[in-house]
Amino acid sequence: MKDLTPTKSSLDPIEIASRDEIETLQLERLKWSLRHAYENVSFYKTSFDDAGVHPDDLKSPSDLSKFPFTVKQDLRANYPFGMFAVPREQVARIHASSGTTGQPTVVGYTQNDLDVWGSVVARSLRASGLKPGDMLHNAYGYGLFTGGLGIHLGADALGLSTVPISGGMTPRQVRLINDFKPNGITVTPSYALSILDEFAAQGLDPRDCSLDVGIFGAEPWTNAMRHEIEQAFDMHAVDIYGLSEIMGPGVANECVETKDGLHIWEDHFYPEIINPETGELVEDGEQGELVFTSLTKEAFPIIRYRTRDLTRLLEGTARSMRRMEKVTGRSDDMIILRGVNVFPTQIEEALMATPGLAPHFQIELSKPDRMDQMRIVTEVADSALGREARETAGRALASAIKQSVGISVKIDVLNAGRVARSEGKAVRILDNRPKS
Ligand code: DLL
Repeated sequence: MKDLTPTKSSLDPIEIASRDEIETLQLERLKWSLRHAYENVSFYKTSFDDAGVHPDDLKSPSDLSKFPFTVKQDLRANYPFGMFAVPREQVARIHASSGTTGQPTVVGYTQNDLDVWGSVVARSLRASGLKPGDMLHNAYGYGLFTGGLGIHLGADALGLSTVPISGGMTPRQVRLINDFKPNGITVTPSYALSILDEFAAQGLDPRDCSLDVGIFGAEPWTNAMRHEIEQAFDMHAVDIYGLSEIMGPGVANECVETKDGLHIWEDHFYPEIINPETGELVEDGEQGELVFTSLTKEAFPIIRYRTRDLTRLLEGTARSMRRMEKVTGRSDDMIILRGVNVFPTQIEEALMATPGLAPHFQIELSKPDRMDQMRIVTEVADSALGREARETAGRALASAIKQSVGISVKIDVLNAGRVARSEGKAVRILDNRPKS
């Protein structure tokens, strides 16, 4: 793999500023953001008043913990534009997350917000090893989802040649990668696996393609998956994180030279970690739920938003800004099976360590005889594998899960290509348990 480390002179000065400088900027911006939200969004006026706090009460960043949380339900209750802090005419872009149930969540951006978004995504793409003049194959979906258009903004800001292919039509993805010869690809890790299959279907070796780096996010993925993708494509695989409510992609990104967690662009997004049960702050280094406050957003300021994503904060390495560890999963995706907490990423790790199986899986939950049961549906790496070899691989996976997670699961090893493929975010859990 090529050394893609960006030159120091190409970084934004704030990325490598002193902690003092970063914290001074954060304090000034936090004061502005709290006041902006309080004065322009009736939801925040009411929620601060009800909690007995005022923007003037923030004297240092740690005072932020006195302010109330914002949750997804608050955004739904103010559907569609009730959380906007500027007149609708000043909103240059609207995005929405579909959500699986209920109202979509709607977010808005002023032109200035779009410029900031472009700058943090450009920073993310640069941290991933891309530089002006490189070509980017952008296979995140374009539309209301922030992935496609968000990455596109940053690619323009960095000066890349962008191929806005969006998701889907997998044979064409492979064809254009081979014909155009991009340096980088932006795509969900699960869709990258579908693209990988298509290389094989076309009789092509992905290691021969032009890609130097893949920038993967929008869903949890493990270091084991990183290794698999890096080997398969002979390219770097780095992690990009974000969510619509805070901005979209580009809230945090790994640096290609360290790949040790994602640097949070703390000059625009202020992170906290809380105990999800009590709402209390936990120390840096401790696992909990990530909470974000926007520092510069005009159209859609957001204060102490509970992301539901579980991770921990670590000090900076390649940049001065703090890192978040790879997300373990969302608290909503945590399965409690006979008293044991299970995340799909744990299943992914066990699967990747089991020879003979492909990296595709779904988790089916059922409840026969009033006992929760988990079945992992996966497939063979090679259809030529006989019945006995499949059974051995299935047993090996069951025993790896028993050892690492502590639960007994049933395994179905299907023929190659039989597990549902994703063109965006993978659906990992099929919950067939009766609704109580
Ligand atoms: O998924 C934004 C995005 C697009 C990020 C492209 C990265 C690349 P939403 O659709 O609002 O926005 O979903 C946000 O996806 O709260 C996490 O649960 C999950 N997520 C996003 N990035 C990662 C990641 C986009 N790198 C939700 N690792 C978030 C784990 C991620 N989970």
